[in-house]
Order: sequence, then structure tokens, then C-alpha cells
Amino acid sequence: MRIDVVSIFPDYLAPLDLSLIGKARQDGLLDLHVHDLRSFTTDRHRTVDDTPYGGGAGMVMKPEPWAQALSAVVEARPEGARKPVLIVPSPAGERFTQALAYELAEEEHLTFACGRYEGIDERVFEWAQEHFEVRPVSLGDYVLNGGEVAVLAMVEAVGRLLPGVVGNPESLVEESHSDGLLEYPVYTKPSQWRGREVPAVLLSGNHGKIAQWRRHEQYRRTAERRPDLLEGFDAGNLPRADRSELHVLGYDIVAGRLVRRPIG
Ligand code: 6GU
Repeated sequence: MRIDVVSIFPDYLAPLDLSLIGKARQDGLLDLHVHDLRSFTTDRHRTVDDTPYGGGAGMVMKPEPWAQALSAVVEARPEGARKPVLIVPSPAGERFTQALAYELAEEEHLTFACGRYEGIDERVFEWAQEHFEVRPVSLGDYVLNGGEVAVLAMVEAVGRLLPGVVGNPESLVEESHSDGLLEYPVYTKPSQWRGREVPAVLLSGNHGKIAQWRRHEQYRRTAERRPDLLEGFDAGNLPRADRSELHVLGYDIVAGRLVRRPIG
């Protein structure tokens, strides 16, 4: 996969040289290019922003440096590749989820446009639609100063799904959100530590019982921390034991979907 990132702080993306993603780049699994937006300016001061039409606080990123930078990316795109996706990190975008990470991992070419200040002149996105599939994407309902931290998160979430990046692909299956639930708690040696014991079932060697306990813990955790994930959960094919656990946690199955039982 090829990834291009355009930012006025290219150094912000230095962590992509490290760890799993850095290794994926070294191994040639991920072809990552970071571009300095200012290198696409033509004035002596390398200006990237100006005051907003209509007034208001802050500055807006000028369109021309962005058009120059994105045109350079289009020219460099892999031979014969389909229309690349342009991801615009923004608190006003669609939510970034594990499902979107899987979707983006199927692409040949992703481009990230990191805005700063109050954002990028809207006409850039209208123009960019001729060359890219434009997708504003948000990490969650809070505000960052710019898209760079969000790009670090998204490149890691997508990059680890590429074939060969994570050594043991099984570890992608049993993790939070891969099945719509939070992960079960995990333990390692010693079995007794500061007066605390590992749950006995995990030492029993009974793989059926262990699987059932882990499933129960996933439901319990998800109900406690993220009830929004259980509401509407597809429960059509759940085993009877799972259904009764969910019933105890306060959920019923109506037309194949989990619904929270009214209290009282
Ligand atoms: Cl993706 N970008 C910015 N700038 N702020 C955010 C965000 C993204 N997600 C949440 N807040």
C-alpha cells in the first residue's frame, strides 16, 4: 500500500519510522511518503494561511498550496491504480472505526491531508473530488489542534491490518472491536501475585469452559463500559448460554437484535 501525508509539521509523523509500522516500511509492505505543505508555496514567506472570509477567529489554509501538493501526489500515484482515497482528518468527519480501518486496508493508495488552524478552504475538497474519493474522518467527539495525531492513529490502525505486518494474524481476530465486543481480561505468570489469583478456569485446561468464560467477560465488560456497542448487536445466531448471560446483564433479543430491558 502507498500512503501520502501532507502536513505543515512533517516531523510530527516521525513515529511512523518506529515499531511495527516502521518495520512494515523497511520490509516494503508500506510505501509511506510525508510531504511538507510549505514546499508547495511560491512566496518568500511560504504562506499557507490567511484570514477567513466572513470574519471570525483564527486562520484558514489557503487553497493553492493544497492543490499543488495534492496534484504532486496524484502524479506519483501507483501505475494503473484506482482513484485514491483522500482522508481529511476533522472533528466534523464520519467516525473512524475498526470497520473503516478494514475498508481502508483494502485500498492501494491513501492520502491524508492534515489541516491546522480553522481548516482548509472548502474549494480544495470540491476540486479534489475530480482526482480523489474525499472522506472527512474523525477519531471521536473531541478537538485536536491538527490532523497529524489523528493520522498517526489511523495509519497504525490500517497498517497493522496489511498482510504480513502483524506477525501472528490470529492476534487480529481476538481483539477488542474485531467482533463488535470489547476484549476479555488477560493474565500471565505468576498464577499468584501479591495475594491475587488468576481465575481458576484459565488454569483448568478445559478449553470449552475457558472459551465460555472469556465470552462472558466480553459481554460483562462491554455492558459496563460500552453499552452503546451492545444496543442493536446482531444476536441472531448466539448460543443459548450467551443469550442467558446477556439476559442476566439486562439485555433481551428482539427480532435478532439485542435491546436493553427497561429497568423497574
Ligand atoms: Cl481526525 N482531526 C482533528 N483535527 N481533530 C479531531 C479529529 C481529527 N478527531 C477528533 N478530533
